[in-house]
Amino acid sequence: QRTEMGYFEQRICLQQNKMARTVLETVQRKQSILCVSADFTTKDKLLKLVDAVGPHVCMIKTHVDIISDFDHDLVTQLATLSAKHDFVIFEDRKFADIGNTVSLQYSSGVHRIADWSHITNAHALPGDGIVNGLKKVGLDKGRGLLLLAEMSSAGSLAVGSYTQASVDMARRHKDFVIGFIAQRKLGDSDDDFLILTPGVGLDVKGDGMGQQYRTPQEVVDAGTDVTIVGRGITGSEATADFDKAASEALRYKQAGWEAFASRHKL
Ligand code: 5IU
Repeated sequence: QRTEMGYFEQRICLQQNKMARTVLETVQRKQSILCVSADFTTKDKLLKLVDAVGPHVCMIKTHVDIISDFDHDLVTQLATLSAKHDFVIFEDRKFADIGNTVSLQYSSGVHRIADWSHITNAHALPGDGIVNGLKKVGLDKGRGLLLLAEMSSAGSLAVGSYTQASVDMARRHKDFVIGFIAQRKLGDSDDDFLILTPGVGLDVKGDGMGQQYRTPQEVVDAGTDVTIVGRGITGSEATADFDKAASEALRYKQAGWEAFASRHKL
């Protein structure tokens, strides 16, 4: 008699890309759909923040180009924390150029993102060449790519036929594209793309600069797999409080997991 496959086993089976499987396995192991957006601008504070929230997350999202004292020791230490706490590293680079240029931006420069970031993302705007350029660098390193199908900010132009074209593009590159940054589930169950959603907050609705927040419950109800939370957890860097960040991370982890487990009957 065949035993019925569980929710995660089923989804893991559908993934062509190894990093997509790693994300799902990490979510399952840690019972966390929380990605903390660690948008601090100094190495010391960033690493302290990541170490504090690490136990509660499946993923850490970075913007390495905002770090004033970036060096390669930082990414070495990030990798150590990723192993210590069991999370995936996502550099939110938002590539947007032609294939040849993005392959250089991904592999080279000061940051050499492909060498240390498990996942990165790109706009679909330039067409398939952007995916091919990034794939040329990232596929052999076991990396995965997310396409920006929608954005959380007010007045975003990534809607309608643009969003649909992003989904079609992802379908043509299932070896490398693992899913989307989006505000709701995209694609059908055969695709089984991962959906990562920024613009998540429990206490406020916006930031006065166009950001729009929904609760973990709301975005899980819309079909997300991973909630991306920045300032709701980190607070402001000027008054950084790492104990507070850890307790907020736990609060968001629990809110997200409760909604996710209930939606998917886990
Ligand atoms: N981010 C968004 N919205 C988007 C995309 C990325 O907020 O549509 I694509 C990033 C920006 C920031 C983080 O790094 O996610 C959200 O941070 P806050 O939770 O602090 O707003």
